[in-house]
Amino acid sequence: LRSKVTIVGAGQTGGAMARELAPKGIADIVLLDVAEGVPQGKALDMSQAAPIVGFDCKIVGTNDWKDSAASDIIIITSGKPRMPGMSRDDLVTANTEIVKSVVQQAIAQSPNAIIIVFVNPLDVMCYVAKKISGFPRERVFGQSGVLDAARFRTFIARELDVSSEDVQAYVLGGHGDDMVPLVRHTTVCGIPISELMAAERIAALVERTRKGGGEIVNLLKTGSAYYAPAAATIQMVESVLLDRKRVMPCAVYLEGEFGVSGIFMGVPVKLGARGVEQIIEIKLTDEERAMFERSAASVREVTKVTGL
Ligand code: 2OP
Repeated sequence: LRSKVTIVGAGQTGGAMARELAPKGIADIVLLDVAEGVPQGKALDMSQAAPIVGFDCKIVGTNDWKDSAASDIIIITSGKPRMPGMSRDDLVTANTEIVKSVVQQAIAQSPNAIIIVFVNPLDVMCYVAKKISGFPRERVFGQSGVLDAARFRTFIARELDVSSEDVQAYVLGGHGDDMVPLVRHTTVCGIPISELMAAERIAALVERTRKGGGEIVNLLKTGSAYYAPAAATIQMVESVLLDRKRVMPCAVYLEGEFGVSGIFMGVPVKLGARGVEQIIEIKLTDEERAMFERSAASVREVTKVTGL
Protein backbone atom coordinates (compact mmCIF):
# COMPACT_ATOMS: atom_id res chain seq x y z
CA LEU A 1 0.00 0.00 0.00
CA ARG A 2 1.40 3.39 -0.95
CA SER A 3 1.75 6.07 1.72
CA LYS A 4 -0.03 9.39 1.42
CA VAL A 5 1.71 12.75 1.67
CA THR A 6 -0.14 16.05 1.67
CA ILE A 7 1.81 19.15 0.72
CA VAL A 8 0.09 22.29 1.96
CA GLY A 9 0.91 25.26 -0.25
CA ALA A 10 1.12 24.85 -4.01
CA GLY A 11 3.54 27.70 -4.58
CA GLN A 12 7.05 27.28 -5.93
CA THR A 13 8.14 25.30 -2.87
CA GLY A 14 5.12 22.99 -2.64
CA GLY A 15 5.25 22.36 -6.37
CA ALA A 16 8.97 21.58 -6.31
CA MET A 17 8.45 19.19 -3.39
CA ALA A 18 5.71 17.28 -5.22
CA ARG A 19 7.92 17.05 -8.31
CA GLU A 20 10.82 15.79 -6.18
CA LEU A 21 8.68 13.22 -4.37
CA ALA A 22 6.63 11.84 -7.28
CA PRO A 23 9.41 9.97 -9.12
CA LYS A 24 10.37 8.15 -5.92
CA GLY A 25 7.11 6.22 -6.20
CA ILE A 26 6.77 5.90 -2.45
CA ALA A 27 3.69 8.05 -1.85
CA ASP A 28 0.51 9.32 -3.41
CA ILE A 29 0.56 13.09 -3.25
CA VAL A 30 -2.10 15.66 -2.40
CA LEU A 31 -1.17 19.22 -3.30
CA LEU A 32 -3.42 21.59 -1.37
CA ASP A 33 -3.79 25.35 -1.58
CA VAL A 34 -6.45 27.99 -1.06
CA ALA A 35 -5.82 29.42 -4.55
CA GLU A 36 -8.41 27.89 -6.84
CA GLY A 37 -6.99 26.11 -9.85
CA VAL A 38 -3.32 26.37 -8.91
CA PRO A 39 -2.94 23.02 -7.10
CA GLN A 40 -5.22 21.34 -9.66
CA GLY A 41 -3.20 22.78 -12.54
CA LYS A 42 0.17 21.84 -11.08
CA ALA A 43 -1.01 18.34 -10.15
CA LEU A 44 -2.41 17.72 -13.63
CA ASP A 45 0.73 19.04 -15.29
CA MET A 46 2.91 16.87 -13.07
CA SER A 47 0.75 13.79 -13.69
CA GLN A 48 1.38 14.29 -17.38
CA ALA A 49 5.13 14.05 -16.75
CA ALA A 50 4.56 10.56 -15.31
CA PRO A 51 4.62 8.59 -18.59
CA ILE A 52 7.84 10.33 -19.62
CA VAL A 53 9.64 10.22 -16.28
CA GLY A 54 8.20 6.85 -15.34
CA PHE A 55 6.21 7.06 -12.13
CA ASP A 56 2.70 5.98 -11.29
CA CYS A 57 1.77 7.52 -7.97
CA LYS A 58 -1.40 9.62 -7.86
CA ILE A 59 -1.04 13.40 -7.67
CA VAL A 60 -4.20 15.24 -6.68
CA GLY A 61 -4.52 19.02 -6.61
CA THR A 62 -7.25 20.40 -4.38
CA ASN A 63 -8.67 23.24 -2.29
CA ASP A 64 -10.57 20.80 -0.08
CA TRP A 65 -9.05 19.53 3.16
CA LYS A 66 -11.14 16.35 2.93
CA ASP A 67 -8.86 15.17 0.14
CA SER A 68 -5.99 15.17 2.62
CA ALA A 69 -7.73 12.68 4.96
CA ALA A 70 -5.56 9.97 6.54
CA SER A 71 -2.27 11.37 5.30
CA ASP A 72 0.88 9.78 6.72
CA ILE A 73 2.82 13.01 6.38
CA ILE A 74 1.67 16.61 6.12
CA ILE A 75 4.29 19.03 4.80
CA ILE A 76 3.46 22.65 5.53
CA THR A 77 4.95 25.16 3.10
CA SER A 78 2.17 27.73 3.14
CA GLY A 79 3.17 31.11 4.43
CA LYS A 80 4.71 34.26 3.12
CA PRO A 81 8.26 34.01 1.77
CA ARG A 82 10.95 36.56 2.45
CA MET A 83 11.50 39.48 0.12
CA PRO A 84 14.80 41.35 -0.30
CA GLY A 85 15.68 43.31 2.84
CA MET A 86 13.59 41.09 5.15
CA SER A 87 14.87 38.70 7.77
CA ARG A 88 13.08 35.39 8.31
CA ASP A 89 11.88 36.76 11.66
CA ASP A 90 9.96 39.59 9.95
CA LEU A 91 7.40 36.99 8.87
CA VAL A 92 6.47 35.79 12.33
CA THR A 93 3.11 37.47 12.86
CA ALA A 94 1.62 36.76 9.44
CA ASN A 95 2.87 33.20 9.25
CA THR A 96 1.83 32.30 12.79
CA GLU A 97 -1.80 32.86 11.80
CA ILE A 98 -1.41 30.85 8.61
CA VAL A 99 0.32 27.92 10.33
CA LYS A 100 -2.26 27.87 13.14
CA SER A 101 -5.14 27.58 10.71
CA VAL A 102 -3.37 25.02 8.50
CA VAL A 103 -2.48 22.79 11.44
CA GLN A 104 -6.02 22.84 12.81
CA GLN A 105 -7.46 21.77 9.48
CA ALA A 106 -4.72 19.26 8.79
CA ILE A 107 -5.02 17.38 12.07
CA ALA A 108 -8.81 17.25 11.84
CA GLN A 109 -8.35 15.08 8.74
CA SER A 110 -5.13 13.28 9.70
CA PRO A 111 -4.88 12.93 13.47
CA ASN A 112 -2.03 10.41 13.26
CA ALA A 113 0.10 12.18 10.70
CA ILE A 114 3.68 13.35 11.01
CA ILE A 115 3.96 17.10 10.39
CA ILE A 116 7.03 18.51 8.65
CA VAL A 117 7.22 22.29 8.70
CA PHE A 118 8.93 24.44 6.11
CA VAL A 119 7.67 27.94 6.85
CA ASN A 120 9.76 30.84 8.17
CA PRO A 121 10.79 31.76 10.75
CA LEU A 122 11.32 28.03 10.71
CA ASP A 123 12.06 27.10 14.31
CA VAL A 124 9.22 29.30 15.54
CA MET A 125 6.68 27.98 13.05
CA CYS A 126 7.54 24.44 14.20
CA TYR A 127 6.72 25.59 17.72
CA VAL A 128 3.35 26.93 16.56
CA ALA A 129 2.60 23.62 14.81
CA LYS A 130 3.49 21.64 17.92
CA LYS A 131 1.45 23.84 20.27
CA ILE A 132 -1.63 23.86 18.04
CA SER A 133 -1.52 20.14 17.17
CA GLY A 134 -0.65 18.94 20.64
CA PHE A 135 1.31 16.18 18.87
CA PRO A 136 4.34 14.65 20.58
CA ARG A 137 7.66 16.05 19.42
CA GLU A 138 8.41 12.85 17.51
CA ARG A 139 5.69 13.85 15.05
CA VAL A 140 6.32 17.57 14.53
CA PHE A 141 9.64 18.76 13.19
CA GLY A 142 11.11 21.12 10.67
CA GLN A 143 13.37 21.13 7.68
CA SER A 144 16.28 23.51 7.84
CA GLY A 145 19.55 21.78 8.67
CA VAL A 146 19.58 19.52 5.63
CA LEU A 147 19.26 22.63 3.44
CA ASP A 148 21.81 24.67 5.36
CA ALA A 149 24.26 21.76 5.34
CA ALA A 150 23.66 21.24 1.61
CA ARG A 151 24.57 24.87 0.99
CA PHE A 152 27.77 24.51 3.02
CA ARG A 153 28.59 21.24 1.20
CA THR A 154 28.04 22.89 -2.18
CA PHE A 155 30.31 25.84 -1.39
CA ILE A 156 33.06 23.54 -0.09
CA ALA A 157 32.78 21.21 -3.08
CA ARG A 158 33.07 24.11 -5.52
CA GLU A 159 36.05 25.53 -3.68
CA LEU A 160 37.89 22.18 -3.69
CA ASP A 161 36.56 21.09 -7.08
CA VAL A 162 35.29 17.76 -5.71
CA SER A 163 31.88 16.12 -5.84
CA SER A 164 29.51 17.65 -3.32
CA GLU A 165 28.32 14.12 -2.56
CA ASP A 166 31.67 13.44 -0.88
CA VAL A 167 31.42 16.47 1.40
CA GLN A 168 29.74 15.80 4.73
CA ALA A 169 28.71 18.71 6.92
CA TYR A 170 26.52 19.54 9.85
CA VAL A 171 24.81 22.82 10.44
CA LEU A 172 23.08 23.14 13.80
CA GLY A 173 21.09 25.79 15.63
CA GLY A 174 18.23 27.96 14.46
CA HIS A 175 17.57 28.54 10.76
CA GLY A 176 18.78 32.12 10.91
CA ASP A 177 21.90 34.14 10.28
CA ASP A 178 23.41 32.87 13.53
CA MET A 179 23.11 29.17 12.61
CA VAL A 180 26.08 27.03 13.63
CA PRO A 181 28.02 25.26 10.86
CA LEU A 182 30.10 22.63 12.67
CA VAL A 183 33.44 23.00 10.90
CA ARG A 184 35.04 20.37 13.13
CA HIS A 185 32.63 17.74 11.78
CA THR A 186 32.83 18.85 8.17
CA THR A 187 34.87 16.49 6.05
CA VAL A 188 35.61 15.38 2.53
CA CYS A 189 35.27 11.60 2.73
CA GLY A 190 36.31 11.74 6.37
CA ILE A 191 39.20 14.21 5.89
CA PRO A 192 38.57 17.33 8.01
CA ILE A 193 38.27 20.42 5.80
CA SER A 194 40.81 22.18 8.03
CA GLU A 195 43.40 19.91 6.34
CA LEU A 196 42.25 20.91 2.88
CA MET A 197 41.45 24.60 3.12
CA ALA A 198 42.88 27.73 4.73
CA ALA A 199 41.09 28.95 7.85
CA GLU A 200 40.02 32.23 6.26
CA ARG A 201 38.44 30.41 3.30
CA ILE A 202 36.51 28.18 5.71
CA ALA A 203 35.35 31.26 7.60
CA ALA A 204 34.18 32.86 4.35
CA LEU A 205 32.18 29.77 3.38
CA VAL A 206 30.64 29.58 6.86
CA GLU A 207 29.51 33.18 6.44
CA ARG A 208 28.12 32.53 2.98
CA THR A 209 26.21 29.51 4.35
CA ARG A 210 24.73 31.58 7.16
CA LYS A 211 23.47 34.11 4.64
CA GLY A 212 22.70 31.44 2.01
CA GLY A 213 18.92 31.92 2.04
CA GLY A 214 19.25 35.70 1.77
CA GLU A 215 21.66 35.40 -1.16
CA ILE A 216 18.96 33.62 -3.13
CA VAL A 217 16.19 36.00 -2.02
CA ASN A 218 18.31 38.91 -3.30
CA LEU A 219 18.75 37.21 -6.66
CA LEU A 220 15.15 36.06 -7.14
CA LYS A 221 13.63 39.29 -5.76
CA THR A 222 10.14 37.75 -5.74
CA GLY A 223 10.53 35.08 -3.05
CA SER A 224 12.94 32.59 -1.57
CA ALA A 225 14.73 29.40 -2.58
CA TYR A 226 12.75 26.27 -3.44
CA TYR A 227 14.75 23.67 -5.36
CA ALA A 228 17.24 22.84 -2.59
CA PRO A 229 14.58 23.22 0.14
CA ALA A 230 12.37 20.75 -1.75
CA ALA A 231 15.17 18.24 -2.18
CA ALA A 232 16.04 18.53 1.51
CA THR A 233 12.46 18.05 2.67
CA ILE A 234 11.86 15.04 0.46
CA GLN A 235 15.05 13.40 1.75
CA MET A 236 13.47 13.64 5.21
CA VAL A 237 10.13 12.32 3.93
CA GLU A 238 11.88 9.33 2.37
CA SER A 239 13.73 8.51 5.58
CA VAL A 240 10.39 8.41 7.42
CA LEU A 241 8.32 6.53 4.84
CA LEU A 242 11.00 3.92 4.19
CA ASP A 243 12.03 3.82 7.85
CA ARG A 244 15.59 4.45 6.72
CA LYS A 245 16.69 5.86 10.07
CA ARG A 246 18.95 8.37 8.41
CA VAL A 247 20.76 10.80 10.66
CA MET A 248 20.20 14.38 9.60
CA PRO A 249 19.98 17.80 11.19
CA CYS A 250 16.31 18.71 11.75
CA ALA A 251 14.50 21.31 13.81
CA VAL A 252 13.11 19.53 16.87
CA TYR A 253 11.57 20.53 20.16
CA LEU A 254 14.34 20.38 22.73
CA GLU A 255 13.70 19.22 26.27
CA GLY A 256 17.11 19.73 27.81
CA GLU A 257 19.21 18.30 24.98
CA PHE A 258 22.20 20.51 24.16
CA GLY A 259 21.29 22.45 27.32
CA VAL A 260 18.16 23.96 25.74
CA SER A 261 14.47 23.52 26.62
CA GLY A 262 11.12 24.66 25.32
CA ILE A 263 12.05 25.80 21.81
CA PHE A 264 12.82 24.20 18.44
CA MET A 265 16.41 24.13 17.21
CA GLY A 266 18.30 22.25 14.54
CA VAL A 267 20.17 19.25 15.96
CA PRO A 268 21.15 15.81 14.59
CA VAL A 269 18.28 13.35 14.75
CA LYS A 270 17.45 9.87 13.55
CA LEU A 271 14.41 9.92 11.25
CA GLY A 272 12.40 6.74 10.85
CA ALA A 273 8.82 5.48 10.66
CA ARG A 274 7.98 7.00 14.04
CA GLY A 275 9.36 10.38 13.00
CA VAL A 276 12.12 11.71 15.24
CA GLU A 277 13.30 8.46 16.79
CA GLN A 278 16.36 9.81 18.53
CA ILE A 279 18.12 13.09 19.17
CA ILE A 280 21.85 12.57 18.87
CA GLU A 281 23.70 14.76 21.32
CA ILE A 282 27.22 15.60 20.38
CA LYS A 283 29.71 17.32 22.63
CA LEU A 284 30.24 20.90 21.57
CA THR A 285 33.39 22.90 22.14
CA ASP A 286 33.06 26.06 24.24
CA GLU A 287 33.05 28.16 21.09
CA GLU A 288 30.38 26.03 19.40
CA ARG A 289 28.28 26.03 22.54
CA ALA A 290 28.46 29.82 22.73
CA MET A 291 27.28 30.05 19.11
CA PHE A 292 24.50 27.51 19.77
CA GLU A 293 23.35 29.49 22.81
CA ARG A 294 23.37 32.74 20.85
CA SER A 295 21.22 31.12 18.21
CA ALA A 296 18.89 29.68 20.90
CA ALA A 297 18.48 33.12 22.44
CA SER A 298 17.29 34.60 19.16
CA VAL A 299 14.90 31.69 18.48
CA ARG A 300 13.52 32.14 22.01
CA GLU A 301 12.94 35.87 21.46
CA VAL A 302 10.97 35.31 18.26
CA THR A 303 9.08 32.33 19.75
CA LYS A 304 7.74 34.70 22.45
CA VAL A 305 6.18 36.89 19.74
CA THR A 306 3.71 34.08 18.91
CA GLY A 307 2.13 34.46 22.36
CA LEU A 308 1.74 30.66 22.55
C1 2OP B 1 16.03 29.43 2.80
O1 2OP B 1 16.96 29.41 3.61
C2 2OP B 1 13.59 29.70 2.44
O2 2OP B 1 14.58 29.85 4.61
C3 2OP B 1 14.65 29.30 3.36
O3 2OP B 1 16.21 29.51 1.59
